[in-house]
Amino acid sequence: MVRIVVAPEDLYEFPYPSADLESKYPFEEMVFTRLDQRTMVERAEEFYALMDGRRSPRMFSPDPVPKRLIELAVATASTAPSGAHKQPWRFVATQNPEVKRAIRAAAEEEERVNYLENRMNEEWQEALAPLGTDHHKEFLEVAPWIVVLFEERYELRPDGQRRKNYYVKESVGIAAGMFIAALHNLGLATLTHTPTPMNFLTRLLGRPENERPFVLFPIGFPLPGVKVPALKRKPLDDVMVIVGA
Ligand code: IYR
Repeated sequence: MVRIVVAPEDLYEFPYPSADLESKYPFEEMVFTRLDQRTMVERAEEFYALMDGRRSPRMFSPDPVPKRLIELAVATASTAPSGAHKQPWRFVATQNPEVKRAIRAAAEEEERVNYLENRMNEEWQEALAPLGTDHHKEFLEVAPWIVVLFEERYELRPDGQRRKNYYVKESVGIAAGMFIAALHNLGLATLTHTPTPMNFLTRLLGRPENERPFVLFPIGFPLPGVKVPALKRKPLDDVMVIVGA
């Protein structure tokens, strides 16, 4: 592996943090282990293969899942970078049958309007046709866990004061991706579900006014033998462009 040996001040005219900044806020040396090139490629290929095997089932097994696994996946997701390090997310988890039943009933009610009363326009319904989704959401009751990821539109301090959060959608989107990867890595399946509109989740889960539902994750094991659409992922050339030499 190539290492360019050069003093930081020869590379950076404005080193970070500046002496002034470091006198005002705490800093620490970044912990980082450089791997040899072969290990890097090996790990990259292994991780790609792992993630490429991830699928979104629409039928889950009722088999229970220990709370600790959900906690670990949330802790992992919460390592996501966020605007001004505000971590503007809240993962609301339930395995309570009554709560799950209420979520299913409300989600199906909204989806009934989407699918059967054409709240989703024709183009949208056409795009969904190969997935064959409909207003039935039985998995919301069968999966052992439901985790709803809420975005914190602003911070609500205990004394009632409000503070702005920044890049909330971007931050929560990144955390959602890391949550999905963490679940897959530890051996659980999930489905990104966005019952629309989903304000009912704020009410059913008793969340405060500063939180807005972002995405809902039923979590568990796939029902044995479950089928998923035989979809192909775009080849690298269709999703990546290298500009310049
Ligand atoms: N929210 C609806 C519709 C739906 C929309 C998209 I885009 C999907 O990829 C899947 C479903 C539902 O959950 O059925």
